[in-house]
Amino acid sequence: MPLLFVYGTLKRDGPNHAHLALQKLIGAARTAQGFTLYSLGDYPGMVPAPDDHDGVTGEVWAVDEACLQRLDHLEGVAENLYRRGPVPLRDPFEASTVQTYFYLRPIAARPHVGATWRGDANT
Ligand code: PCA
Repeated sequence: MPLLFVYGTLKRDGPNHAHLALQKLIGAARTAQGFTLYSLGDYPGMVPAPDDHDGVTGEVWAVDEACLQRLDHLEGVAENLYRRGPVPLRDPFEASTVQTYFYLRPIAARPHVGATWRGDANT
């Protein structure tokens, strides 16, 4: 089953978590350095950040293909809001192929969140 790294509204305490209800949690995870979060209001966007050393925290889930298709719809993949692609994670997922949703729109004026999205605390 495909592995998906989630860092925002899909996390266990997030408002969109119901979309992962029947999927399998593999464990907490963190990306390699070089990625960071910005706030888009009620949800975060992860983007590459060459100067970053912290990475982004989240969870790895094993999801079925039907779920991935629903999530692509939820995350606006067809509208180029996010793109789903592989992301480098730290130990113990370092050698695994894990996908995530990268934010594609400009983040210039958005608040910088950093490594961890905490829902309402960010808005
Ligand atoms: N949902 C996806 C991407 C950003 C968001 O809020 C996630 O939780 O990983």
